[in-house]
Amino acid sequence: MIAVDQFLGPLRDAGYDFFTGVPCSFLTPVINRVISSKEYDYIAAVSEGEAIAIAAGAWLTGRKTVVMMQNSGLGNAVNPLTSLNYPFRIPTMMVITWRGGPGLKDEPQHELMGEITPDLLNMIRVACAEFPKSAGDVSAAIMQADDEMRINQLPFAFIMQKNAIEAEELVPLPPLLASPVGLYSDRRTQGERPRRYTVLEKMLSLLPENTGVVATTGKTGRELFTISDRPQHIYQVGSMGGAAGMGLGVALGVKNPIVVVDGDGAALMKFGTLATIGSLAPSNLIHLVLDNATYDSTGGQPTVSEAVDFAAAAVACGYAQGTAIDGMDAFDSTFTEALQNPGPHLIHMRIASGSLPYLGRPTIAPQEVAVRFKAFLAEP
Ligand SMILES: Cc1ncc(C[n+]2csc(CCOP(=O)(O)OP(=O)(O)O)c2C)c(N)n1
Repeated sequence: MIAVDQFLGPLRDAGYDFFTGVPCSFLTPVINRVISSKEYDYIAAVSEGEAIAIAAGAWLTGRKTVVMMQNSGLGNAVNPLTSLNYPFRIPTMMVITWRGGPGLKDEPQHELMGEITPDLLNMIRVACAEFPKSAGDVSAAIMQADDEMRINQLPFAFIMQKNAIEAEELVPLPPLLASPVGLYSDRRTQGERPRRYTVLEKMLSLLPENTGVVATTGKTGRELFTISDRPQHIYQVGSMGGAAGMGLGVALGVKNPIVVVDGDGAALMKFGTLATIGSLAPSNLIHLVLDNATYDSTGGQPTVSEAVDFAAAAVACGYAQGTAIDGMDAFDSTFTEALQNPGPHLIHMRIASGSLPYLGRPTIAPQEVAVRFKAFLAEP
């Protein structure tokens, strides 16, 4: 068993100071320590998949990240690990607890995942090692993880067994200040709804040069790429629902305006991210939900968005402003206002379904998109 600072100290010395994840009781000492200390940033994610996306965003701003989770949550993280970290070559350290691990009498729900955890990680190309057993092993273990991540540009996981770390008290934190109630406006006119590409073209004409754009999976990213391909864009080709988490991770690390272009299906898939964004409230984030009421990219099957007021939900979660619109005039004025006023803003724009004919796909490899976007964010 090692003391928590015997792990966290060398980790911090190696540059890892951005933590996110979902708790497991095995991880309590580590999580309590990073929550309580000003030396680390900790974001309480609503799901392990969201945590992976947030960490990816933070990595794009130059942070070294750690995602902590129970192995049950590895299931929730498989999609972004395989369709975001892998194609974009985005590393993160992971600390995954081993419920149902060898020799541990555990609950039935942990049995199968306990049995397959190392194999599953190997299968999804996440290199792993056992969490260091003694203080003397920590530095070498971190160096091994750091080297592998630098060489492969992929995540590296430590698998942690029960009682690996000594207990740590959670130092009581000052109560969170109640966030001011955000502003909700409904500017819908019930006129003809524009197409996605019309909105994207207009959006690009309004953006200051230093704005980063994170586009959701499917035809949104493909249309954005087709209209204009710039270092300011990242097209999240997979990790459905992860654009907002990544946008949050990016927005927290830079002063540039950051726009997340989401779809209704994707936003619903990770609806909890509204709460994570609302609680951290980065003022430079604009979350644009282009709601065509369908999974347009997979053939136009209906989503359940008709009954959902994303703007009201965002305000209820702590966004500074939520606006419902359905026309181009309102888009022009609402988006311009959002760029000029502190956010986070959610703009819920109801649009027509359908996309550009002869739609291309990004011809630039995801890895190059990530390198290019990271370099853009690093510009002074
Ligand atoms: C986890 C996951 N589930 C399903 C898919 C397949 N898929 C790709 S795009 C898409 C539709 C996305 O819908 P929405 O966010 O509403 O955007 P739209 O296509 O309407 O622009 C789906 C279901 C996927 N890529 N990943």
